[in-house]
Amino acid sequence: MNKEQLFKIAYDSILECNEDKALQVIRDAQANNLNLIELLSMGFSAGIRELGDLFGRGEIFLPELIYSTEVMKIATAAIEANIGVSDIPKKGKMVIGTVAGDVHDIGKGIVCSLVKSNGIEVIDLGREVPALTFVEKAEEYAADFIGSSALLTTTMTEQKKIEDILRKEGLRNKYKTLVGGAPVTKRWAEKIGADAYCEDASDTVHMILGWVAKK
Ligand code: B12
Repeated sequence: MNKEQLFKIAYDSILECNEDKALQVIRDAQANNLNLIELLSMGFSAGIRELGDLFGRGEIFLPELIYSTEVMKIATAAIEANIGVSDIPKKGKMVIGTVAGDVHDIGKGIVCSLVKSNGIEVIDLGREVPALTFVEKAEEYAADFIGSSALLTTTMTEQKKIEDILRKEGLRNKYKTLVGGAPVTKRWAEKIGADAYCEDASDTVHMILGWVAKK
């Protein structure tokens, strides 16, 4: 099977909400020496984005979205388990979470997987994380980077709260902050004073590795 066929099967497994198909295509991709991160972004993620568009147009309903989200999470976990992230020497530490009031954590999960697989230790705070917790955990774990994910226009403002707390506590220059999520933009990052906006997981890795190289 070629790459494009495998991407298509992964994409279909999300649209069809088919866990067995998702896990089988991961095994097939391994057998074909396909980069699993590529399968995640070109296959599975493309499927979840298409579902989002269908949901936005009212062509599918919330329960279907929830079931497919579960398949997406199972696929992400299976890929992470297969890329052997624990063996890689660590170059820095990042705390990351989805902001308060927001349960969307698929994209954050993908960012975590790819960042980990590039030698950065990741402390995943989960979802619906209060702004203060990002800062407290960064202090507790002596992190270098703070990443926040927001998928709703109503929760993006939580990312500004993180910046405000850092400034108020005199900690702003201690960390590099990254913001992401579908409604987030470079302009928003500049407006709130975050160090970087990253469009996707590989953009995030390039940004962080760039900072690590300059250290
Ligand atoms: C899956 C999904 C859900 C799932 C979430 C399950 C989960 N565990 O994540 C469920 C069904 C639970 C859900 C619920 C809701 N959802 Co929803 N959901 C989506 C959907 C379809 C896909 C999101 C996704 O996973 N995308 C795939 C990932 C891979 O992409 P991503 O998240 O953008 O992440 C990438 C980048 O953004 C970046 N990134 C992400 N995070 C970070 C963090 C950092 C630090 C960095 C650097 C980069 C980065 O890298 C990622 C990987 O490449 C989107 C549609 C869309 N177009 O986004 C709607 C969407 C976000 N949801 C929406 C809505 C309205 C809701 C609900 C309010 C629906 C309702 N009526 O109840 C609730 C909200 C509940 C809440 N309080 O949070 C709207 C938001 C509208 C808006 N403008 O605010 C959207 C846009 C759908 C729509 N078209 O209307 N949702």
